[in-house]
Amino acid sequence: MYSEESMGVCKICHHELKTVISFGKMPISNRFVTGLGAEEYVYDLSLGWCPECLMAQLESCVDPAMMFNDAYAYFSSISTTMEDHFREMAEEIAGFVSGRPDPFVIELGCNDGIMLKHIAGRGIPHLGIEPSANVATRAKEQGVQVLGEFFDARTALEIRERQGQADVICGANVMCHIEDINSVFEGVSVLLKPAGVFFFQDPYLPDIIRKTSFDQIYDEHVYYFSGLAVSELARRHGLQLVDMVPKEVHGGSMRYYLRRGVNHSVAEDVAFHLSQEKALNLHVWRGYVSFKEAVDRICSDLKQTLVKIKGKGNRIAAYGATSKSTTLLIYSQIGPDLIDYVSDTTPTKIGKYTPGTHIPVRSHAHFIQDNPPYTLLLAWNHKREILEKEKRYRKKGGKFITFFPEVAIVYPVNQRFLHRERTRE
Ligand code: DWN
Ligand code: SAH
Repeated sequence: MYSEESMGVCKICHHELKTVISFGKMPISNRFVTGLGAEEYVYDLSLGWCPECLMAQLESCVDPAMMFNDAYAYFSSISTTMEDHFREMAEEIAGFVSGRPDPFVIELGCNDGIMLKHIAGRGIPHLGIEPSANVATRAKEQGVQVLGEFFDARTALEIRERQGQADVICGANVMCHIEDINSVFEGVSVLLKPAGVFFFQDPYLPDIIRKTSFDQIYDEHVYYFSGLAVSELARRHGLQLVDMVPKEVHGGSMRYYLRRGVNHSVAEDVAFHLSQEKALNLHVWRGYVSFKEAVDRICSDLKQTLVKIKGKGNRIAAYGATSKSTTLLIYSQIGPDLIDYVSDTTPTKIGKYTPGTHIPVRSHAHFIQDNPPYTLLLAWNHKREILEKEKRYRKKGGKFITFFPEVAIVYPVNQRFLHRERTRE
């Protein structure tokens, strides 16, 4: 049980937060280190929960410009799963605006254009709002119209002035990144047509709690949404939560659909998901008190497993230099003494070192050539795609180590089945 009182204040309703877990000092999760020796910026990472408006959130935040700039390390188009996912999202949007007069689609955080390129390709008027200039350039190269700014109430008014209101405002893995979320909701309310739809998706708090996937907690993720908290936030801004659709991506996400006003018909699924969240006690402090204990158990199991494997003289690589692994590696005290390198396909990450832990990032070609006996699957949210991609590695005896909801070693028994070897005695 953990019951530290928090000094943080809710960014939505200003009520005092209760601390769920403190991770200590952390570096910027996506700032890969070029030369060792230079001091890294650090901040205190801790998760708080507001008993008033029910929003789980970081207790202290990093200046957005330090995270999202012209050297942002994450390019969305890194996986075929995500490419497929965003193609489907674009199809849904195209269907929604089809036949509407003067359609206009806005995406917040469009990154490298993974979704909007399909909207642009269909000739649908659109605008991506993307403050990270390097990824925005990639989007523009694909014919996407991009505004290089941080979205908020002021930007919303400027866009409305210039281009009018939108039929669709959407965002994937971006709403949870914006500290001043009241300003964003305010902006959406003025920028959305009365019959328009606002939808967004982010990692889903119940999935994080159920799986103990605490690595989702890092500087960029300011909020950890549940339907309970989103419906309250929407209500405060004259919007209504009308549907919730779970998505498998990023380890368990939820897509929330909102409309302007209050008297819309609401999908039955909303009541279902809200009742599931209550069954998990996410509306009361009881739902959060054992989270730290569960996190600490996984960290200790993982560290022990790696120490044991390494102690037998094995090389251990890691797969996917993800932002979220910054929290996992630092909090579990897993560094270059245990992990030889992290394999990653992102050109701008290769040759650098992981933030805080300074594990070298190497190319996928290096991983294939090295053929390490064990690989820690840091990009666990892309597990299906990666296990499929690495069939040859696994057939040659390569083992992946996973850690949510518990530490396990994954290897092929034959071509059709995966055998999960439990590592806890
Ligand atoms: O919310 C966020 C999500 C959308 O993306 C951002 N705050 C930042 C980022 O989070 P992340 O870095 O944890 O995302 P991923 O998608 O888990 O990162 C996967 C990493 O693994 C990338 O660096 C690419 C790499 N990768 C690889 O080397 N081989 C990924 C796949 C699928 C592969 O086959
Ligand atoms: N939507 C993409 C990118 C997610 S990463 C995907 O799901 O893969 C988060 C993105 O949000 C980054 O590209 C970042 O630059 C952008 N972002 C951060 N704050 C923002 C804000 N206030 N307005 C718009 N985009 C923002």
